[in-house]
Amino acid sequence: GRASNNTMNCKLTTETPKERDALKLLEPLTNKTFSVVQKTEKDKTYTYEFQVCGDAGGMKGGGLVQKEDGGKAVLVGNYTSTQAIHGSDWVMLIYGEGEKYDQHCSKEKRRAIIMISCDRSTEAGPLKAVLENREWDKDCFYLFELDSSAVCP
Ligand code: M6D
Ligand code: MN
Repeated sequence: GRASNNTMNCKLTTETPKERDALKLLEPLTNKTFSVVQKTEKDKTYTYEFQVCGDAGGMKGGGLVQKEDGGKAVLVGNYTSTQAIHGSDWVMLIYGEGEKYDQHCSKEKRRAIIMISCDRSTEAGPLKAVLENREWDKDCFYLFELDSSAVCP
């Protein structure tokens, strides 16, 4: 088929061949929005939308966006601030430069970590929301999981 390199839309915070190679593995997952609905203990409902190196949730740069039911959309992570780490059968994708917290994590910017693990039985998905850690002074994160054959050895 036609050669494409949509993962080039991701800007790495530090451009290295290793990180770029990790991103290239995710090429089959581009141009597709993955979403998951999460109910919190406080009876809030959030929908998260995720794209690999593309605009999710109709937000420019919105690699990972959170939408509250009847509320606003919050940019959790921006694909113009990406880190990609490749292990034996997984890729960890990190999007930084999200919307700032007002009352948590020393008001730092939100950050998304998407753990993509090898599963030969699925091309990709479903997206799972694991947790939001906002209890630390810094380096807080939203954590997600996705299974995909794209990262299998
Ligand atoms: C909400 C959601 C939550 C987040 C909270 C932080 O809109 O994005 O996931 O934990 O905001 O609240 P503050 O007040 O720290 O911005
Ligand atoms: Mn806020």
